[in-house]
Amino acid sequence: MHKLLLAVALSVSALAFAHPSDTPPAQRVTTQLAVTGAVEHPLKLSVADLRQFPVQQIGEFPLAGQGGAKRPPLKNVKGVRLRDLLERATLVSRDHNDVKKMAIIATASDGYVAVFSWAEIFNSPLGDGVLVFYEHDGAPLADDEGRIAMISTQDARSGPRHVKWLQSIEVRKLAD
Ligand SMILES: Nc1nc2c(c(=O)[nH]1)N[C@H]1C(S)=C(S)[C@@H](COP(=O)(O)O)O[C@H]1N2
Ligand SMILES: [Mo]
Repeated sequence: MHKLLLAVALSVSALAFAHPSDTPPAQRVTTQLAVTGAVEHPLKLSVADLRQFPVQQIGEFPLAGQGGAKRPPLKNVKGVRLRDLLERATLVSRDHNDVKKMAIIATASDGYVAVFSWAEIFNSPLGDGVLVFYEHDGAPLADDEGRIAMISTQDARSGPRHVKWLQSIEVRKLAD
């Protein structure tokens, strides 16, 4: 009985303290991207679905690692504009000022989150460079980043909004 209680206590505390980023990369891999929240048509997109959107290609994209660690650049990145996905999903906008209050929240399977504003994506040149990508260097994304990820190519530093293991894009109105 004692042993059972101990085992239960240990497994409960292991669950409580398990941080998603402790999980091996292969278990973080995402194969579908959900577009959810304040949208008329929620989407669930596989890599094959993403390939149906207009392809955006980037010859070379410099990557920053944690704490500025050097990373080899991504070459021949292939993906789709976040704006194109959001246009397909169609933001819910009852009042024409609604969109201006919206945040676009990108979440990864390890709990990592990066945020964009409606204005960045839809009313700024920055939005042209926000890509959901599924291929670089002639291959699908490997376990340490894939199969679906995101980059914001116009950011000053690539790290913060380079979302590996991208899982969902949520549109949320932040103010009434
Ligand atoms: N899913 C996910 N993506 C992420 C992170 C993360 O912890 N989880 N870290 C970010 C940060 S802060 C950096 S600098 C880059 C590079 O991280 P790396 O050095 O672990 O490759 O990935 C970004 N993307
Ligand atoms: Mo970082």
